[in-house]
Amino acid sequence: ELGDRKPKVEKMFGLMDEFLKNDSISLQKDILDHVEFTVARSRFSFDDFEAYQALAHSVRDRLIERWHDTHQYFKKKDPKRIYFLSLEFLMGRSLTNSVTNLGIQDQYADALTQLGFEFEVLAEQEGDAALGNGGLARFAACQMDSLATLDYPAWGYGLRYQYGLFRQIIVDGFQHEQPDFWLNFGNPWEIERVHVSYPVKFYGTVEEEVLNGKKCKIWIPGESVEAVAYDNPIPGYGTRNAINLRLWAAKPSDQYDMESYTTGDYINAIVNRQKAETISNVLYPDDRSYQGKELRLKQQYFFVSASLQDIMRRFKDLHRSFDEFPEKVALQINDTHPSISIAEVMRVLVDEEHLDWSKAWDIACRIFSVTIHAVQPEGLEKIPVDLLGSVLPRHLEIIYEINYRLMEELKKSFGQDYDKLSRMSIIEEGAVKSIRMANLSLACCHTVNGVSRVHLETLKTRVFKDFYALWPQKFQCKTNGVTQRRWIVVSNPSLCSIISKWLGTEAWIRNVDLIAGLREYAKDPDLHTEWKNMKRVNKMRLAEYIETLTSVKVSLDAMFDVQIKRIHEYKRQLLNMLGIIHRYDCIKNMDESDKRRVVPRVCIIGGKAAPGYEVAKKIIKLCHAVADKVNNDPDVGDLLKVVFIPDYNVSVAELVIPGSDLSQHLSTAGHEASGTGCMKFLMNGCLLLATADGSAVEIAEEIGAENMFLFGAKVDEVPALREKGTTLKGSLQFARVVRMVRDGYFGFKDYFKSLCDTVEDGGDFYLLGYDFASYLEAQAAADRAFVDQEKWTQMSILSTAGSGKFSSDRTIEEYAQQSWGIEPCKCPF
Ligand code: 9GP
Repeated sequence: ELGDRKPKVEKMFGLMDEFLKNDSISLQKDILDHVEFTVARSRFSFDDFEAYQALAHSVRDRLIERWHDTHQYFKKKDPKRIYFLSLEFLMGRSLTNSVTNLGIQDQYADALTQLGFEFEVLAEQEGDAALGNGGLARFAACQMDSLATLDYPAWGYGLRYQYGLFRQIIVDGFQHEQPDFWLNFGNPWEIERVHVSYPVKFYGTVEEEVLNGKKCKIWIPGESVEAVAYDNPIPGYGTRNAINLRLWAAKPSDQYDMESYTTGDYINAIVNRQKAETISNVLYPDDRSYQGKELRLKQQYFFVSASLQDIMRRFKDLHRSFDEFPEKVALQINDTHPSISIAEVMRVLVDEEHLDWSKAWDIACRIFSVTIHAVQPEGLEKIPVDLLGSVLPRHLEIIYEINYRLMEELKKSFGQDYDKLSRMSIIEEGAVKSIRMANLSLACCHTVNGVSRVHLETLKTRVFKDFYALWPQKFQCKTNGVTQRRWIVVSNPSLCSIISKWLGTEAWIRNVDLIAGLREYAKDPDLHTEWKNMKRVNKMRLAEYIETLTSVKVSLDAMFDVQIKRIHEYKRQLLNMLGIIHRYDCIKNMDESDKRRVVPRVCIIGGKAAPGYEVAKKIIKLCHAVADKVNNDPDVGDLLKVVFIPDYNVSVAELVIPGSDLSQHLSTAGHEASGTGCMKFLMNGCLLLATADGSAVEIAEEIGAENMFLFGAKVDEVPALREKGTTLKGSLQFARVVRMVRDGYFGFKDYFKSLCDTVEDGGDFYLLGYDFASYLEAQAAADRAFVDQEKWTQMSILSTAGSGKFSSDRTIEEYAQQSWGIEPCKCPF
């Protein structure tokens, strides 16, 4: 097979004839080599950060080794691959996760001890890769871990933002945003592939030409930017497979330069070079509403175009005819953000590969599937026609053609029902004529996935009702999941050991259904003792962290009650705050004997508010204002503490979740598509206080509603409650706590006025007033349960035992079988 290259290749194999060694001595040597030759420090003098860098590079070598082998193997086997397109990936830290998945954590820990370092201390040196906003992005990261672990031939594609999600700084209780230049000190987890780059075009005009007697359209672009690949190996657990997450960075293209230089304007030519890089500069710090943003559209097309060029190049290396494309390629659109890929595939197939329209459309319809992560139609992206026409003129034409054909097809089913046709149209008429990216996806994708059962129902009955009536077979439920590798094995090693010990196997780390075996021991006193110790040690770690960050000392005997997620009105952190105020008010009005019966609480809140989201920022301020008052009130002492954890991110979650007793998931029913935070808490044996929304409904089915604290209006009650509008009165207790805020009991009276208005005076869209009474009841039930520690521990064990369904491994299996039609391809080495 090798022909003339045979002797050379054999020699190279001879020189590199074995895998990297993983014994402690070899690892020590590797780390020191990297200190000297990669970090360029003396091996006799380097600090923790430099040691971390060297360690990371040594791990990276091992990742690259597997990643190469995996790709060679995929190339040889040429299986159908899944390409996962997502504008956001929230990877967090990589070190511990990588060594865990590579199965060499103990060896590294030992090697570092020999060198006088501690693995855990070095791991703390790593910053978070925060290339995403929230749920959707972290879920994408979990999916990558599961794809690698389950040996699926998968690629992730996204954008390598220079600035990840902003850092949240709190000054006097107010959120401020600072840029997260996460690449400042280099990123050992990526591999820059300067030779893997593609031109991505924008603007220009569309012209007609005649080719072989047939009229064709050609796009004459006005600007070209180079997309350069940065590869991030993703190792599977318990397998040699390591898949690739390829992120694109924008660089100026030579072609672009030449045009500018010929005008003789040297300075402008340089400035324009810089401009090209802005495409991959910044992550949009909001998870909704991008109307009218040119840069946002350019980001979407940039990563989609580069990814598709890459995918098609790989396909064409081995195949001649696009007839085989659907047998080899599945494309997953993660939310509507990459939907422009549908128009791009059509453009390439029709304009460049010269397939006729219906053949190209047939191929597109067989390769694409989409997952919607939003609940509200407002969360679905729309792009003004003028903007799209200017940035991507040929794509706009293609979308019009797709829409024309869609409308013709719909007329066959619905006749002249113009209301329906206009609802289903990809083009939205109105003051700003726009392209509905979700409708474009629906028209093409063979599968439209919801992320929980409740969510799918909402998509079917409300958001995409008309499409569901037409194509019911397209709609599927793929309840989200999270990876137990990150959320138990890495972040809660003591729990991991307990589970493995009681199950007598570590097999649950790959096959999490086995975790249900813990149910058998839910009442075992020995397990209770180990479980409680584990929780206490985790709480101790969290308490130290809280004290370092906020100077608030908390009691380990208190219930650690946590709500960490993006700050949003529908997630109702305000309900939590009003509940805390009520608790405070009660304590203030108690005599000493009543106080003795109070279950002490540490209320922990964390999350970022989008920079332009005023209401969310006010909620953060309220949290600090209440904390100031409560934490310094001698009448309260340890009975209640309020803590806001700044700059919430993935690694903070890894610390907070294992140390929590109770976690809150308070979305107004029907507003949280799924929620994945609740799954991480569940795995860690933390009890949930939640509305019957998103995945909480399915969690209740798995662990039994009696093992969690459910409250509030149900999904199907919410619309009628909203109808009642102004006549809907909250309880007296609710009126009282809102009044306290209004009257300036916590200061900042004027500032909080508009926040109070959102839940009173006929407002209260998210039904805080209506749900308040049942929220307090659920909180009281949690207090009662906590008093009986044996009962609480049993509920905690049953939570972990019932968490198996919420592994992303299950989710990925469902996608693989029901949407993508792919098979595992396990590297045999
Ligand atoms: O808000 C949803 C959240 O409910 C879901 O769990 C997550 C993953 O599917 O996606 C979130 N949506 C976004 O992050 C942006 O729409």
